[in-house]
Amino acid sequence: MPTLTEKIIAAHVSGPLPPKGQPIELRIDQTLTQDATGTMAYLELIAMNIGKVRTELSVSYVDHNTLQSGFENADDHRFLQSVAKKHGIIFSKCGNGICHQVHLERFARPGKTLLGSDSHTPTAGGMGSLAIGAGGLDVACAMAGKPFSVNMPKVIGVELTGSLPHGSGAKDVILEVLRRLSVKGGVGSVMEYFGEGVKTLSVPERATITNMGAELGATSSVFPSDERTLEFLTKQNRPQDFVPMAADSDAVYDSVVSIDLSQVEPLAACPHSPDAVKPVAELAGMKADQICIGSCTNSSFTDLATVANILKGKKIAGGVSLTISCGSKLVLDMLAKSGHLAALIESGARILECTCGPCIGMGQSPCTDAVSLRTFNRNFYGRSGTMSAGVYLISPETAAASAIAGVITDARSLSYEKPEMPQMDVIDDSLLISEYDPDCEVVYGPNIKPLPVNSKAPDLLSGKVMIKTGDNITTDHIMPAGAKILPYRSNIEKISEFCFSQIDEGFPARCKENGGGFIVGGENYGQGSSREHAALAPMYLGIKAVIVKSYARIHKQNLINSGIFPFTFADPADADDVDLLDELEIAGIDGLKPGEGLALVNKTKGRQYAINGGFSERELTILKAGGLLNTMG
Ligand code: MIC
Ligand code: SF4
Repeated sequence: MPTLTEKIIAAHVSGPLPPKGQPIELRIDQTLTQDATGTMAYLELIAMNIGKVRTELSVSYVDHNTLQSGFENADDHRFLQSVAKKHGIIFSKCGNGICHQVHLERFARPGKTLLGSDSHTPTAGGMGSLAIGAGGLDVACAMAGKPFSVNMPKVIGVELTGSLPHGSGAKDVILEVLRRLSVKGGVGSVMEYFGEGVKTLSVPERATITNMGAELGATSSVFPSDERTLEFLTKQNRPQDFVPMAADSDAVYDSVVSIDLSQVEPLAACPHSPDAVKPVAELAGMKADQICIGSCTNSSFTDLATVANILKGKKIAGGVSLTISCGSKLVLDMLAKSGHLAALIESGARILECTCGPCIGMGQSPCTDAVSLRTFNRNFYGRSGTMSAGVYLISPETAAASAIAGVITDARSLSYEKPEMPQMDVIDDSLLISEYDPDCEVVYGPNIKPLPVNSKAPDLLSGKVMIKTGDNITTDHIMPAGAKILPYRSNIEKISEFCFSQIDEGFPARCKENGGGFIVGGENYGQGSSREHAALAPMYLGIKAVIVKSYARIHKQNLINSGIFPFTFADPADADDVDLLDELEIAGIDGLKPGEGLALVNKTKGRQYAINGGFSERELTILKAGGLLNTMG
């Protein structure tokens, strides 16, 4: 009767599975980090002093902070390589590709658990791994051999029937799920795909779908492992890693969403949210200034070879800038050897490095007021680096069709073929460095600063409201990325100067003047990235508690790990009663017990509100100690 999710979890916890929503301690087989979150994660690992990592496999990727306009990013890469060597971690050099694409190709295995310091880690669910995104500290703990604490998820079954029609892609499937469920629809759940339609999708197509499950707020997304999985693993020259895995045929899901693939039409997520989904047909004709193809969502060989087949023999429109980033060096190599790369170059595309690139604002910010069409997974406000730009998330098919026409175009009107991934005789893994030397010296650069550590929580939390936000605040609002800010990911003091800068430039100075205080907000606070900087920077600025209507999972965990209390209003309407600079107090932290809440006193308004804690015993120990690091050794 179990679902695939439950089978994998059962194989990675001790004892029987608890009810949904209760904490489990999940054994982790594999970890991944990327450079933008990895430097913090490894500073934390070093603080744990554990020697060789205790996982089956850990990989450190460099793919985000690749623009070297100063020494900072290059120093980070050197630091990461030296840490990898010292602790027996595989190091994926800059240029080898985007962590999720490379991991899918070279390392992901059906039935394994993978914890990654990046919210799109569930990409490996396309291979049948139970892959979860987390903050760097949780990933460091997993490398130290500790289980990952997460709530037993609900399992939402997504039943697929039929097969995709010409002109629609796997991206349109996940956009359809987002249209139906919204950016909060997956919170507390794993999205598990099943049904006859599954076998019509290749592993990279499945990975596009599981990748963007992150935008549903889901804990993870997973596909069964079947003959298509074996086909992919065989093409990756690792058929021995295949294990068939599926839910029992009478598996019981907490809820089921049914999608007839043959009815899926080309879709686009409109500015500024991945769930603001409309049919491409409704937007057709809108002028496009920029088109970016790539990111961990849509940068596989089949994605880019499909683009090449659409562009072959044609030129991109005069008013469009088209960029293409391959997901991995292997993808680029396959495109070159199969001749598809030539078609892309001849069309006028700008071929970028095999990295995240424009997706994280590492260059390619569009022009003022631009319409930018991207095959990526996030179109949060300001993420492209151009505040006035409107980013539309689309499939590679729609992107290629639009690049030729210069306006948003429905690819159903074009005739083209969907290519098969080739069988490579030799796969060049030379950018994966696998060395282990416990005596290796870790090399720091001047921008790599010591870890900030919080102090033990007092019994009384008091202070003023430093910012009052609305619903769906993303980690890009809290701690923006982009080429100018990302180089400070190893320097919390410096990066904290940019905290909330997109929506409230005065936040850091206000915190400094008032000795910190509280953040008050709405629903789904902290959706998006796993960056623990969105918790570490507020902690550094003296934020003691966040009180909102509801949270996104990873950010809530990051707040706990850094010793910031994440409370929720018992009556969400009370959030509307609190204003910027109101003076608040929460008493009784010392006596707070698992599952309990407290009273929030608003001294300015002379009112009191009930707030929920609902923390587990483990979470309370961490919070009262002033963060996870303070509870270790
Ligand atoms: C993102 O897509 O927002 C990132 C950049 O990959 C983040 C990680 C980070 O902030 O470094 C994520 O998704 O977790
Ligand atoms: Fe990189 Fe973008 Fe994927 Fe994040 S979402 S890992 S920035 S490609």
